[in-house]
Amino acid sequence: MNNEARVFEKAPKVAENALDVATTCVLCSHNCGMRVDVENNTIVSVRSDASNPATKGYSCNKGYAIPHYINHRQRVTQPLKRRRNGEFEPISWQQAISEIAEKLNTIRSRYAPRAIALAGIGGQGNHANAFGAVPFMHGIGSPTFFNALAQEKTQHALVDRRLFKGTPDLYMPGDEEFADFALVLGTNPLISNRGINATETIKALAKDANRKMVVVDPRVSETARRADRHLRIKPGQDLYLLLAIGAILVRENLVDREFLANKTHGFADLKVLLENVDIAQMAARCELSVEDIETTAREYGSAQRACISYDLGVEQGPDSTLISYMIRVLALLTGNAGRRGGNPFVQLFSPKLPFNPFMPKALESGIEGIPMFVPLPSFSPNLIPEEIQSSHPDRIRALIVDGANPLASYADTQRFREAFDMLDLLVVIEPAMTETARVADYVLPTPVGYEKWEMSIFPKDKVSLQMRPPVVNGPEEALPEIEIYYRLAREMGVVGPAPKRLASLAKKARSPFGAPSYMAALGSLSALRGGRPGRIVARSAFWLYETLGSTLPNPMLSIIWIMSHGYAATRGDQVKRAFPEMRKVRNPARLGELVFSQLLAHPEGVIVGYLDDDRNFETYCNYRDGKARMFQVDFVQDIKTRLSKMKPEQDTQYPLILNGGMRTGWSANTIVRDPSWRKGKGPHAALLISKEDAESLGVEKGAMVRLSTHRGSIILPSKIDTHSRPGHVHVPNIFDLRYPDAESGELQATGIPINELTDAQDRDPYTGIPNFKRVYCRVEPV
Ligand SMILES: Nc1nc2c(c(=O)[nH]1)N[C@H]1C(S)=C(S)[C@@H](COP(=O)(O)OP(=O)(O)OC[C@H]3O[C@@H](n4cnc5c(=O)[nH]c(N)nc54)[C@H](O)[C@@H]3O)O[C@H]1N2
Ligand SMILES: Nc1nc2c(c(=O)[nH]1)N[C@H]1C(S)=C(S)[C@@H](COP(=O)(O)OP(=O)(O)OC[C@H]3O[C@@H](n4cnc5c(=O)[nH]c(N)nc54)[C@H](O)[C@@H]3O)O[C@H]1N2
Ligand code: SF4
Ligand SMILES: [Mo]
Repeated sequence: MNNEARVFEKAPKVAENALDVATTCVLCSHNCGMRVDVENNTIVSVRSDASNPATKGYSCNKGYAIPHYINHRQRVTQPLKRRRNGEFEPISWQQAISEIAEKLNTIRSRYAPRAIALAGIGGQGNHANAFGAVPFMHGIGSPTFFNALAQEKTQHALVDRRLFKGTPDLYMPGDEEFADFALVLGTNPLISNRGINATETIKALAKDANRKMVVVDPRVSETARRADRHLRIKPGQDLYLLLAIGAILVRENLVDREFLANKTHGFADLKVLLENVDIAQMAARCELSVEDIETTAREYGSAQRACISYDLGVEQGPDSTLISYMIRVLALLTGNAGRRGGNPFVQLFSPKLPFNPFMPKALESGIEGIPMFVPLPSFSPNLIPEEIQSSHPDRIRALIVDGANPLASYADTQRFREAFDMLDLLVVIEPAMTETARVADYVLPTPVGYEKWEMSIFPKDKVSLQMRPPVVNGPEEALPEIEIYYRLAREMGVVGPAPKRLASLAKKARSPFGAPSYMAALGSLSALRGGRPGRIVARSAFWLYETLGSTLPNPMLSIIWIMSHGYAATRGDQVKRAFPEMRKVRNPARLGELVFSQLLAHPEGVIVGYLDDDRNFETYCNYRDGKARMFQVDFVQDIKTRLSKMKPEQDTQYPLILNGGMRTGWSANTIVRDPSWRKGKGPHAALLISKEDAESLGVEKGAMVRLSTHRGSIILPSKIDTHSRPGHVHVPNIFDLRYPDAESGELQATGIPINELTDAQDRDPYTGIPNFKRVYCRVEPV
């Protein structure tokens, strides 16, 4: 137990009292710029930050709850090891690292690297853990990575790969801000803040008589109430609506012939499919009128710039991959793909990532890991239990959880519990003692996203980034994730110490000539030691962290440094659009250093690149001939099969459809544990049921009900909701996080254990993404 390798010992203390410090809200993916005041190492005041160039003073009610995420009664302050009797004992970092490293090495050599899995690296605004986790997984040679994106969004990456040869750094959102017509499909941005400054954007769209918004949602959502037209679709039928719209576009010749001819392949074949779609039959499936669908299709097809916005309502329901495909087909048919005001491509702050042809397969289902955002393909968390319970010798035996709470937020809690029992090792890297941490073998404390250098990286329509320094001091013993992975990799022998020459070159790396020679040496020295490409990747990343990292305000910034250089080298045109004075600069190292120093100089955020709006499609469609591949044989075949089934499936025992996790003003996944952050009239965690259903089932106002699915049954309060569609019930994504009672200290339920009711097998066949929005259920009064 004499592991000595370390880069980060202890962070320099930040001021315990400070005014107006710039930071970010991490409670949802919008990541609003915030300003905070700190007194005695505690955030005492929070307000939105007008100087953040991306969010410009925007925020919502939830942003004020940041302090509840930091200060609560379940912080992990020391490395913990679970004893046989189930209790945790504090141990030293040395002991934790050496015991975990030894166990991982045993599993790696006795079975296979892939028997070591990682789940997490999601989160809404703390993404620096990826900088350690990704090289670590490459280093040990395991592809077994489960990421939160693969429970909602990897279908888009899969479809973009196929249609556009899209690289993993892309996303294709609806551009509501510049659209004349917006089809808002399965999302409620007025509550979820999905998009760009959603409340302002949606309100502006709704107010403008020359622009139109059509909302497709079974519920009369807050956004639907603002719509020019609300298509109150039957849940789970969106694929048929999109097919009907496509059919009308083709039939009425509302397609962009020129775009189709110049930018696409396969229209002729796709046309045959769409011409055969029976519009009346689609309308019947959706329980919408033919007239409403026709008007919508005509408006979409004839608007100057028309977008389709989408989120969980169509991402976590049946046919989520086919729906993603049809959204892109409609955008291509009308020339709105890759275009402002339509569905443009947007991109991460990162070097232009290569098209990665590698898609590893899961052992049991054969479902593929899909590259998206993170330079490691992502498997759906839904596959975890079966990959642990598999009889294959390479099955998962060790799981590292970092930035996720699987026992609350992954489908099928019961199955997860059973699977976790079969693990040889469960390690949880967490600031909080979560449901998952409580069953772990080791819990490793990490600072929250306000106690360490952090970043948020969700792609926007410009490349804006906010590198945030800590604003308060965390627990003495908590270590940033990257340091934990570094120590593990060193202790496991996955990487050795960095060569001395690198350390001396690192001292000059911040100059235009020092940067290229440092990077060249880093690359060649890492390669020289040999091994698999993944091993070389790990070596470069951890040596970078060790050498350049030691010269920076925080070692984690070394990764940002190399990303800045990679970004400037591959996307220099974007940087020059943001900094026109650099137009004539030829040396990419000067641009890279500029990006990096701008990031350090602007803790409130800075725009480091503008996309080429005039050539959006051309920039991101990577096929040699520049044409999208519209016709995808297997998707089309699958659509035909769905169309040939006359009636959607129905479960007579469970006749209602549960939306298992709607966003409300008081939900933030599992990020805030202390329930006292929720204000206003409760109960916040209740089942929403229509008046019609309540009457027919005999559920009285505010009554307790039993909600059952074929996986389980729970009792919870109900609320009669005039906005819900009969047959459709909702629970908010206020999960059952157990929080200690102020007096007794006993853990109390604080929300709804939704995933006791969901089934890990109820998922999309292409991606494994769960159908959280279409859970067959039954409701009874109790
Ligand atoms: N307040 C708050 N904001 C959040 C979060 C949070 O926890 N709280 N979480 C963040 C995260 S992680 C995410 S992924 C986003 C999600 O953001 P959204 O997807 O906008 O949020 P949801 O409430 O899931 O909204 C989905 C909408 O889909 C509708 N819907 C349900 N079933 C169907 C269907 O079959 N078809 C159609 N067309 N619509 C359907 C629902 O009625 C609901 O209005 O929100 C982010 N923002
Ligand atoms: N039934 C149902 N399930 C759902 C959903 C639903 O609508 N219905 N929504 C799904 C969606 S869209 C999402 S995005 C997921 C989110 O679910 P998860 O992927 O589990 O992510 P979070 O809830 O954001 O946070 C997980 C953990 O990260 C920890 N954490 C916070 N900050 C840090 C940090 O700096 N470092 C580390 N290492 N950990 C940190 C928190 O304490 C928390 O325990 O839930 C999904 N699950
Ligand atoms: S929760 Fe609200 S304040 Fe926080 S990032 Fe999201 S929209 Fe902004
Ligand atoms: Mo999400």
